[in-house]
Amino acid sequence: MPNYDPEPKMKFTFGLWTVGNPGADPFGGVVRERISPVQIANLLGEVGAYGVNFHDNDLVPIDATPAQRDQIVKDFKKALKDNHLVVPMATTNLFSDAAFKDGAFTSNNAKVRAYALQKTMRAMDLGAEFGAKIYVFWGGREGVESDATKNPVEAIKRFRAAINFLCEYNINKGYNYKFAFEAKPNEPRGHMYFAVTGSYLAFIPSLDHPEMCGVNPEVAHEHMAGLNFVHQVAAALEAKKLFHIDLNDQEFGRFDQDYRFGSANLKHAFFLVKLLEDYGYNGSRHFDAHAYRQSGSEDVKSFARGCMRTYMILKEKAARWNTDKEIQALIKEINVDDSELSKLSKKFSASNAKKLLDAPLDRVALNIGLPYEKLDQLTMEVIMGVR
Ligand code: GLT
Ligand code: MN
Ligand code: MN
Repeated sequence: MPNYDPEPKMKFTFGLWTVGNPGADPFGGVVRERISPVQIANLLGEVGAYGVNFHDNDLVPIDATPAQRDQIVKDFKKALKDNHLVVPMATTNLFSDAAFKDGAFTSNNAKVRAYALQKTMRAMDLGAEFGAKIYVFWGGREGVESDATKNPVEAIKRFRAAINFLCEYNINKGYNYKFAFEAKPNEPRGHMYFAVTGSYLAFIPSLDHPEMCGVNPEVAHEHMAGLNFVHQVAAALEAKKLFHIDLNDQEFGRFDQDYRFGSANLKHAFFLVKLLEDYGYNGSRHFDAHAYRQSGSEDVKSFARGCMRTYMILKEKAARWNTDKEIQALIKEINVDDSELSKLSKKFSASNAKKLLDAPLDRVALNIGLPYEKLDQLTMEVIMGVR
């Protein structure tokens, strides 16, 4: 029996805001004692994580003096070293402060947009001090409750201008960040711009430095929109734009839950892990989730361990699926090849088109029964642990 312990090569990471979440929700306040970044690093070291990510203000309070900042940075660097943790990703909090209540890069107010740029440049400086190479953009307040309040076309233009500016800053400073955009359909705004990962995949080619930019899809965010997350990730992978991923779980059609990875939709989690492993995804596997509000500090560790353990178990199940003789025989059976026809349809030519137009394709004979119930049941049996 494998032990399913987290392995460094899996690059399992957590945000300071995840295991540090004190359990507040819109209807009730904090239920767990707030723990410092150093305490969080100790916790992550104890559970065997590979790294930790942060927003500028998860680490350095927004009103800290320069001397306080330097002390915090020094203490945190030591805690990282003590716990063998790295910082692969950093990001900016452009959503908590009241200044951002109507957006940051897309705000109607040029002064707010300038402040958002200033805050992001400083946060990029901070992340670079810790060696972060991925920079996430989650537009928490970029959106509206009413379209009377903001022009949605202008919003896209403002967002593009901000990213183009920051790409140049990245080059100018030699930071070598890759930018990763994270979509969400709603919460905290009634309607958020760039609602799904596909929105960003369409937006990236319009930037001055598209090669610098990719996506950071989150399970819960696509499930909130009722979408198949695996397909969103596949689109990002195929476009070579999967720079980072936020793993968690979420019941469809509910508020943003950020549950422990694999705890709500195990079948989707299985196909997600299989996709990432089959295609050799090599970035961080970041758990952007938090423990149940009822959890105490020991249970928060169970939460963190559970995220990683579930991933390791599903990875093993995916390998089992790939080598299961009966499953692979079915995969072979359902993928019908015809070398002659494949050659014709591979590349257009007038002669290939003519041959295809003349091909004796019998639509009635093409209606063959497919063993998909059997294949899915075998898959479920792998997941349920009886194969
Ligand atoms: C916030 C949000 C997450 C984002 C984080 C990055 S912050 O917790 O819910 O999905 O990934 O800004
Ligand atoms: Mn996220
Ligand atoms: Mn979320």
